[in-house]
Amino acid sequence: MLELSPEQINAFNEDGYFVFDRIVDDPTAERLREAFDRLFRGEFETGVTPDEVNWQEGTGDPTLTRQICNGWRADRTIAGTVLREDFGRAIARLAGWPGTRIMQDNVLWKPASARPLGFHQDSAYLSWFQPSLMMSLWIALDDTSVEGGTLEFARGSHRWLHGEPEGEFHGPKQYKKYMERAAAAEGVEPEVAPVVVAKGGGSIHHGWTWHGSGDNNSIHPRRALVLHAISSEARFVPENLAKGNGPIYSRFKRLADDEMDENYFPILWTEDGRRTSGLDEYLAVGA
Ligand SMILES: O=C(O)CCC(=O)C(=O)O
Repeated sequence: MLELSPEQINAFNEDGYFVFDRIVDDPTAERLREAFDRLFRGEFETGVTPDEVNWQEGTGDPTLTRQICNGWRADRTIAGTVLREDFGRAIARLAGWPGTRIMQDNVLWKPASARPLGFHQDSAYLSWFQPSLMMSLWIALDDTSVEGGTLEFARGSHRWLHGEPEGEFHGPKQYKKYMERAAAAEGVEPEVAPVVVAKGGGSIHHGWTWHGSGDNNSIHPRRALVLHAISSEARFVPENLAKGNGPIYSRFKRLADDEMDENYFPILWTEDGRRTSGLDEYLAVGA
């Protein structure tokens, strides 16, 4: 069970992120790695294609980080982790939300020698729903190192100005460029902190915290599973559906209203004890 300490909550408020030594145990990390193998081979256990498939064996660029979004729809091993109720509760507590739903998961695999992921603020892409704050729980499935291109945060940058989406996510030449520009606009020297943890460790970050990751100069892969969570109360903003990554996820908007349909953005936890109906039955199949 994920329980937050007062020190972790203080660190989050101060720095815009904090690091865990351990979030998942070794057997879970192993099962998740096997699910990563399946997904990037194009084996979708439930028969449903994930919402974004940015890399597949045989066709994907070997110098880029492999990425699939909403692997939870395709593979119940991924779902069993990213839809955890205790994750929803801990995140709601940090964000001050009445409950938490998943917006998206991210299945990330940066192979040896792969190029960087550009620094960005997650919430800059999310004006298509309100409140557009996202909270992200990042789980390392390999031991991480600076040399291996681990995740990096600009400490305290959740308090900087809110930017617009800029630059390339996959493989930019200067991966810190837009974060450094934002720091200069703030008049601060950015303090970049890498997440160096053993397999099963990780971090939680605020949607306005600048983050990205460098080249993988090691001989090992660097895999991570991310839960990107939003408020249980979030609703679509019809005039912004075409902004950020709205064009991909606004397809789930109902014609009749602005509600975020729980079949596509399930609720993990609410303070009045609710989880989306059918979720636990979905997870139980094959468990
Ligand atoms: O793992 C990485 O390098 C990037 C992850 C990321 O952008 C995120 O978790 O929001």
